[in-house]
Amino acid sequence: MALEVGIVGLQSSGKSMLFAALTGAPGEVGMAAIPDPRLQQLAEVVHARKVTPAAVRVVEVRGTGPELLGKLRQVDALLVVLDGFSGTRVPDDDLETLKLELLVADRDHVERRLERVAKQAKSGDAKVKREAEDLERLLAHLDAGHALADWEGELPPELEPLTTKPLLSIVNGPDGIDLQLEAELAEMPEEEAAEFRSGESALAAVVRQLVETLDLITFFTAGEKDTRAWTLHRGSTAIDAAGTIHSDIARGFIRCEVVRWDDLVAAGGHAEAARAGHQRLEGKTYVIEDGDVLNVRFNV
Ligand SMILES: Nc1nc2c(ncn2[C@@H]2O[C@H](COP(=O)(O)OP(=O)(O)OP(=O)(O)O)[C@@H](O)[C@H]2O)c(=O)[nH]1
Ligand SMILES: [Mg+2]
Repeated sequence: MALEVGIVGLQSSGKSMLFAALTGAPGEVGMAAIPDPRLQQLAEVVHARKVTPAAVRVVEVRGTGPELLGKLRQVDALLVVLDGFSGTRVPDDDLETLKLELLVADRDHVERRLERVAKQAKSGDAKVKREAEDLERLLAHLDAGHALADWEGELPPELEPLTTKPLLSIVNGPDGIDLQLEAELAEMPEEEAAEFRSGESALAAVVRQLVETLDLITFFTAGEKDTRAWTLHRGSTAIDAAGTIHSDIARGFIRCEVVRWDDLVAAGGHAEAARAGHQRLEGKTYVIEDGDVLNVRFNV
């Protein structure tokens, strides 16, 4: 499952602009590439015919009511867009308003869950009764003005709160990121777009920040047919990496060859890196490091 990020913001703050800037196309659900300069270098040394960056799934919701925000309960992080271009808004105030909307949506979510569970609890099931009691206390905690994130103890596992998710905000405008410009650049060929930019795109920095916030690492597969970047949660193992590539590869996993991306680039190819002693053979439990290039040996 690809990582998912939800775009939220007040009306006309530039959510659709951000979506288009990230995904290169209009829409409400799409994929955004995670820029990584290492990928191109790897692709060059192995003469890759295709280069595929890692990607995150992006979802935009139009509006801030509990129902719409509820669509974001399964995303991994929230990206807030704030109007800094029209001159009619105060971005910091809008951020507070939006956080309040998220709190309201979570209160609503807890209340609905409580209603459902309270009904079930009448049957006398001890586990359900306990959840109903927990939810009642949680609702009282929220109504006393406390945040869900400050709840001491474990949250009922069935809850999918918004306010506990990592949240990054973007000011859309001259003091932040000019999303209108970024959206236009995203539709141009890369070389043309680069001429308009000084250095890395501001959006690339946002995506990288997102990756850091979620504590993800990147590993690579570097083949002539396709050279790709993939993300994993830090601490994941070789078998997790194999499963990210394909479930069949995880199932038939034998061993994997591992070489550091910069060793591979410096050596000038897989065979050269192996000859120079930079390649290791690892098993299923090997913990993947950021920048590892993997070649999984498997049988089907
Ligand atoms: N000048 C300028 N206008 C912008 C910028 N970003 C968005 N706009 C304009 O603001 C309006 C709203 O932008 P959208 O991206 O559609 O905003 P949204 O948050 O998706 O709006 P809703 O989905 O309707 O809530 C559009 O008319 C955009 O052209 C910007 O960076 N600069
Ligand atoms: Mg929109």
